[in-house]
Amino acid sequence: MTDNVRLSLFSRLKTGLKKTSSQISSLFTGNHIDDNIWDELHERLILTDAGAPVAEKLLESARKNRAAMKTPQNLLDEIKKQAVLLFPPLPTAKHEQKPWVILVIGVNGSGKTTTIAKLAKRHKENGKKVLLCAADTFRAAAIEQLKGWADRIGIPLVCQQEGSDPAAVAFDAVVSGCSGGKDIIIIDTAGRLHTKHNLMEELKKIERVIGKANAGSPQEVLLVLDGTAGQNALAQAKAFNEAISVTSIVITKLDGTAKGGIAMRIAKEINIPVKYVGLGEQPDDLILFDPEAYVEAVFSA
Ligand SMILES: Nc1nc2c(ncn2[C@@H]2O[C@H](COP(=O)(O)OP(=O)(O)OP(=O)(O)O)[C@@H](O)[C@H]2O)c(=O)[nH]1
Ligand SMILES: [Mg+2]
Repeated sequence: MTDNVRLSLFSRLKTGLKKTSSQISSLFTGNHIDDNIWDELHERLILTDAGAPVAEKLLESARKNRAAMKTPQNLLDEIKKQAVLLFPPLPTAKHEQKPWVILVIGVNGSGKTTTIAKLAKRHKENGKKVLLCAADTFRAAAIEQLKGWADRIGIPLVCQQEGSDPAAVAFDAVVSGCSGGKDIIIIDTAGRLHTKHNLMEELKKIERVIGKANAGSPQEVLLVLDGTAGQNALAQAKAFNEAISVTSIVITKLDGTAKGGIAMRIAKEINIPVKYVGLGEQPDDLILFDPEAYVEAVFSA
């Protein structure tokens, strides 16, 4: 990805979160820090989907340094500094194990399949041998969608017909990826089954079976959350993480109507690193999550 593309994606993040950032930054325009600013900021942070615990944490930390702050701009800078600190550091994934198996999970419509296409393209461009796996066998259209992306990007795909056992498809993909010398195997899963219980049990089974195909896999369990889902996204993250240990998160659709604070809420309440942000429907529309750039987009209009 060139610097220009990266810049234009960052400006898309800023544009996506413009409403949020103007609501927040308009509070910090005067010359004095007036007493109302604290309550007002608390409220506005909650409106971003950041949630009360985040609002309280940021305000509490800023209050501790109150004496050093002369202007609203100083306060805003302090809040931004504290917001960056909410994020756990990303493990430095160098994909040192081969194959590196990424199991992608999330509710239906959150953007799993699209994110997989974006990741596949990125890894391919970095010279990796990538294999995709259509373990969402619940709908024929899901297999077709992933096949369409695989063809478009020029990456092989392991799939079976609709209704086949997702764990068996995943097993095949991992075995074939191991023998074919693949660097990265990305597995798509269903976001909807007859019940939530079925879905979670199926994901656990897929995870177990992948481990049988190759000890130590999956190396990564990537949860895809729709950034426009507000606090539902947090509830989803908790539910998935209880069933299967999530290693990292992608927040999609931050180019649209999302208010954006959800990333802070996830960092504060479940402490799983946000790794990527989705900013559109095309294969290049994905950036690595950068806490500083994100905080800039949320707080500075
Ligand atoms: N604007 C925008 N749209 C996105 C983004 N990511 C995905 N979408 C769109 O969201 C819709 C759902 O995406 P999918 O990738 O099919 O979602 P999924 O999680 O695979 O859904 P299921 O297969 O039904 O479980 C599609 O119309 C995508 O184009 C994003 O970052 N921004
Ligand atoms: Mg899908």
